[in-house]
Amino acid sequence: MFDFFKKKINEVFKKVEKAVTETKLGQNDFDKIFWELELTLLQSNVSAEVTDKVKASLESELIGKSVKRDFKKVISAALMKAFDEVLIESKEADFLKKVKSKKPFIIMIVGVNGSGKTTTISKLAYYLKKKGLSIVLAAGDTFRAASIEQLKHHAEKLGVDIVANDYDTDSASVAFDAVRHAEKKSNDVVIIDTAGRLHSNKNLMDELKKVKRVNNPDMTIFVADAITGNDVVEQARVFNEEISIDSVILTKTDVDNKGGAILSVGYTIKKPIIFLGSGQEYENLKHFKKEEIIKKLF
Ligand SMILES: Nc1nc2c(ncn2[C@@H]2O[C@H](COP(=O)(O)OP(=O)(O)OP(=O)(O)O)[C@@H](O)[C@H]2O)c(=O)[nH]1
Ligand SMILES: [Mg+2]
Repeated sequence: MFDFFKKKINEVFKKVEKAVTETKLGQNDFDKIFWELELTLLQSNVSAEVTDKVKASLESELIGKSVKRDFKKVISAALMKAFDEVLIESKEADFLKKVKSKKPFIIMIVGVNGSGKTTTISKLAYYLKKKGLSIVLAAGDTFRAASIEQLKHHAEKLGVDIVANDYDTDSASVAFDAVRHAEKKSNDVVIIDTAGRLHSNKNLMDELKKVKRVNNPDMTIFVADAITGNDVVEQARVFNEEISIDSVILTKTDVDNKGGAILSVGYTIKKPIIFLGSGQEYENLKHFKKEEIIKKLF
């Protein structure tokens, strides 16, 4: 997940340790250290905003401290503290409590094309079913060829209900039908799939607003591909401004070796990452735990 960052940061430690001259860290030495650290953070796809925040946190933590002896340990600890301030967590128990607080609980999934929305919906359905909840999926992507079949395939494999209509029909009304289905069949959770769209496409964003207005979801989750790196931050910002999102799921963390999106997206929109997707199997969805992530950095 952070292979690239780890490799680079170790190079930085070796390089800057020699450059530090004073026993107690002064501004000059700090600037030398951060010059290199900043490059590593940015190359690891950490957003500029988060990099600035990390800088401020490190500055207040390190200046005046003696770093010469345990250089690597002191700087790593300060970085871990900085990321602890940046990452936002939502406890798994709280997530489940929320989902169980209303019946049916309506979850709407949004994101750009190919970010992993439909796959993540199947993983979420698998996860929630294992927690004893009954699920209905709403095939709200009536736009992309084969999207309905893709969701139907998952519903069949998972043994969960699905409500679908034809292609080019109204996405909001498919979701509406799924909610009625859930009310009738006493399903606990409705998960609405939507077509992928670029955050810059106004017409498609308006369609998403309609799905949201008609169905009033209890939770809107933005699904993004971790490999997209820095772009995820901009996407999340626009989706949040346009339709207001509650939380984030990052996918493909199994093939992302930089991890910058994980470290940046929550801070930008002040919303938690709730799950990380880490593969193609239903089990490959892990609850986001801040402590685990920070440990993985070093
Ligand atoms: N390695 C890996 N691949 C993933 C993960 N999640 C999704 N994928 C793959 O990403 C591709 C796109 O996934 P979809 O779920 O179809 O994405 P989508 O956002 O629904 O796509 P559109 O509906 O076209 O916008 C598929 O090949 C998935 O198998 C993950 O966590 N890890
Ligand atoms: Mg899809």
